[in-house]
Amino acid sequence: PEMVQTSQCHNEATDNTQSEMNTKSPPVVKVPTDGEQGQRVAALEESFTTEFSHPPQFFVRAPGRVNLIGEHIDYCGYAVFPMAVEQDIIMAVATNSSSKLNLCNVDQSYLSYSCDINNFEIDPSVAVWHNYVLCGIRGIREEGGLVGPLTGLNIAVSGNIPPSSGLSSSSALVCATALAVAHAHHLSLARDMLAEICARCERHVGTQGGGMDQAIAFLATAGEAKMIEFNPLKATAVQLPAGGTFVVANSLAQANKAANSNYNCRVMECRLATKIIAKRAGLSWENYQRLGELQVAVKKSLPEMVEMVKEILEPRPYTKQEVATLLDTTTNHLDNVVLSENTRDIQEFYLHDRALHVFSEANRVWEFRRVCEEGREGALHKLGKIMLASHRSTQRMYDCSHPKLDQLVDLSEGLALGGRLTGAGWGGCMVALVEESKAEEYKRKLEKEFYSHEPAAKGKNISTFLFSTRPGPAACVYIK
Ligand code: ADP
Ligand code: NG1
Ligand code: MG
Repeated sequence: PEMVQTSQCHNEATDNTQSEMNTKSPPVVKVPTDGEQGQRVAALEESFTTEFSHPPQFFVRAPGRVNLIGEHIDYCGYAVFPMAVEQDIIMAVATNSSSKLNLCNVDQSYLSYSCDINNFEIDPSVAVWHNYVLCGIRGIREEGGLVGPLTGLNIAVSGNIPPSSGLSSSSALVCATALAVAHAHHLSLARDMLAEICARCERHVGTQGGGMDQAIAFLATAGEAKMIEFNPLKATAVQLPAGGTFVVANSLAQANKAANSNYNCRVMECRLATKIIAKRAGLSWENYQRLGELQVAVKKSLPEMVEMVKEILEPRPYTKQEVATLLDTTTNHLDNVVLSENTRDIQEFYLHDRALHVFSEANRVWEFRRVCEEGREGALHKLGKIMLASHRSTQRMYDCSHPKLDQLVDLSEGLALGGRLTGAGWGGCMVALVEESKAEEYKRKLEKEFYSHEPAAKGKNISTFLFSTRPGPAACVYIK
């Protein structure tokens, strides 16, 4: 059993090259002119020129991601295992001399927006797309090391990451914006710094995220899945065993994380569980926010933390009053100091199940990495089993699945080695590990047994919601 923050089996030479790369700024590369990406850039350039009556000066792109294992644990301080996908957000950008942000989207269902780039509010009570762009601007304005105000920017956006589907379209939008603002101001910010700035600034939309999405957007490398550790941020490339492929299947149930308090409720349940266990362990509960910090303080392994949860917490909901009593405090104090704004109305918290999920999931991430690195016979089957166990834990203990996701996971049993929800859940995508030789047959099965019954899939190109993925590259600037 691992202790938290113990990285095992690492190769120092590779680690050094990786961390050196992470202190460099994102690459500036020649804009693609061929293939699908070339066509998207050309169409975006045309939209930009029509909208603003001049061509863009440069483009940026930031990828979405699929998380292979480690769900809802980044905000508890635990390592996760994502890879960037090829789908991305591309922005066409030019400066303007009016100190304004002028924003438009090739998809006109995302309404155009304008404001003073140095003076705006982000209202977390409304779920609007321009909030993510404002987050990226605010992140660089506050933490980018700029002297003086920002220059005005004209921006046109083109995205092909299915939105609200757990593939992190939101962070791709935030990261692309931050990179655009940094490049427009000739700031050469390191990738790891950009990742941390973006993790913090996306929280202005109201969700208390952990930083996985922004980290992989900047630290990804093509062909590699990465274990991402936090505090300090570290990305380690892990070779996946040969013969397997990851298939993403969208349940077509959308879940907009900024539009309700589901996500923050889970963050708060983990925080309250941390505090109650800390108090029982004789620690000052006020000083502990995350289950990962608690583990370091009590010096126990992850399986021992699972036992500790079972001893201290009960598998039933706790009322807010009960939590306050257990912490020798008042519900007012919880509201004012511990809970986030949109979770103060919640009256019941499931502490036992949430903490059990977190510690067991954190352990599965290390197990997944160990199986990859050992590369023994049957590795792919083991990885599939770990992924399925992860899904059952998010479904039963974390209560963040959706009947359509459960249906996809159940349909996968047999042909795939294991499937699980990816991202925050409550809808969105499943990722399944499949033997390469069975991938086509597996996709045909899902097409026949799932998508042919889904009204939302009728008449649509199936490859937009059922596709094999390869680990894609990180965010970059495109120039002519
Ligand atoms: P996820 O990150 O899992 O895709 P979120 O709920 O966190 O889901 O973020 C989804 C939101 O991101 C959308 O509601 C929208 O505001 C924004 N978004 C995603 N894709 C685009 C796009 N192509 N153009 C504009 N906004 C987008
Ligand atoms: P999605 O579903 O892509 O918005 C969210 C969080 C992650 C992580 C996962 C669950 C943000 C920006 N993203 O991802 O940090 O907690 O849920 O593992 O908050
Ligand atoms: Mg998101």
